[in-house]
Amino acid sequence: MAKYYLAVDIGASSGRLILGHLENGKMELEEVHRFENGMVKKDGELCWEFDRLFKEIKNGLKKCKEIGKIPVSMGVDTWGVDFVLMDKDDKVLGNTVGYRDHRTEGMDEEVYKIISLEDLYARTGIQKAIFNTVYQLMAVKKKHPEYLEQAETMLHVPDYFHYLLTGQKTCEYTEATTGQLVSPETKDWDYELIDMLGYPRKMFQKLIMPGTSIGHFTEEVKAEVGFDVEVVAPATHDTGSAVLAVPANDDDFIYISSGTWSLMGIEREKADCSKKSCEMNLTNEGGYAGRFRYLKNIMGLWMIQSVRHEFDDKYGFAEICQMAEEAKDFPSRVDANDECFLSPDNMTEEVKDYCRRTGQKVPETLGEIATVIYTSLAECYAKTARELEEMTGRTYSRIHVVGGGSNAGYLNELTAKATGKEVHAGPGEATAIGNITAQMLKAEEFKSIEEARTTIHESFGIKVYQA
Ligand code: LFR
Repeated sequence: MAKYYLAVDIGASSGRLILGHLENGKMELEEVHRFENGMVKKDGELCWEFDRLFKEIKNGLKKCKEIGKIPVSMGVDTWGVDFVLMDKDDKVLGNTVGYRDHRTEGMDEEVYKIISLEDLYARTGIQKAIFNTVYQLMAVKKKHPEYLEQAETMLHVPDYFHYLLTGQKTCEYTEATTGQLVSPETKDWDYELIDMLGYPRKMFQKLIMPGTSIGHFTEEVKAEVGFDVEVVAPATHDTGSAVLAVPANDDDFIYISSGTWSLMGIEREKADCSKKSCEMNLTNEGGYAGRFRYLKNIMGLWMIQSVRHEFDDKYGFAEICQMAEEAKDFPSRVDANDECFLSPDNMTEEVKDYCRRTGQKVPETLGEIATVIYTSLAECYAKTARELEEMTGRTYSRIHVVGGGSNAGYLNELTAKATGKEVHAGPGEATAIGNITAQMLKAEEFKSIEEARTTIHESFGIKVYQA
């Protein structure tokens, strides 16, 4: 009887429950449930629908029961930085606001009144992104000080789902690092920083490392889904899980975890919190087994997802890729990392405006807009590769693209051309695979990360694009 492990992998645009097991030395996946995700407006704020998402998780669990595949363990991963605050009765305080909401505008300046950008970076190694937890908590402090007064617990999104499943309040390390309140030296909360900022210490739970057992289902969940299972923390930050699933064991490559965001970087044993690294806005996120992901956030396929939506979801991603290729000679480019693309009212208009503002030809058709986005992303990748090479004093010969975006063939071609490096695309479900891998490592189905990565390489097809 196969031993199944269940990944609940929720990204900003969709969530899925995926079962994984080993068969004849290969990892096999089975998607049991998939659902939509996205931020919705509530009281003028962009919010996540956690109640609905939790229902979807339970729907997926019920499907596991229906097909008779009860996993050995399960774990949740999601995007970073977002959180809920809970009061003494474990009631969520306020709206479940998401990171693209505008509440953080100006909150960087509020934080810098207390600690400078450079010092914040030196202490945490985390790049400036206006949506980091550190700025979001400042928005709460300024706009709803009563929530901070009442807050007993802060849980990041995966921690919150683990709590709903088990009743246990934990904070998983990789996710916590994205918030910019954790020290890469101690790998624990930077309580001095937390005190300086006036955030209540007591709401920060003890950090746990990926691979830690969290507990079993509550009686309520057990009764509803019809079984019980051990919940084990993976690298709950989706990027942490995705990078664990990069199918290579040497160090001659740069990865891109490609989804709503493109996270481009390398793995390292130590964080680089230098001034130069700060200026380049490279980050040191905490990873599996104490490693660091030294990377840059690039706006990524969010831009394409938004445009697709604005064209009434009429075309699939493959079709959009095709249209972009047909319009490949369109000359305009945008800075894919410009903040104007983070949360515009309308992405299509924002791209057009950017071209207009910078005196370039304005794209009109979907194909033209998509080609501007894809070529601009590829150029941004090339620039980031050069920065990583400058910071590490070495070169890298290939790029591993993992995650859903690895299916964007045209973008892979452009990336190979722009960077001059071979692009290895796949696996597309890297995040779920990484989540499952952490559980399998805990269960000793794999003896080491190297063994796991070899298996992943052998199990999933990889497509190579020559430079
Ligand atoms: C990717 C990701 C990135 C993080 C962004 C916002 O899904 O987790 O790593 O910077 O979402 O949380």
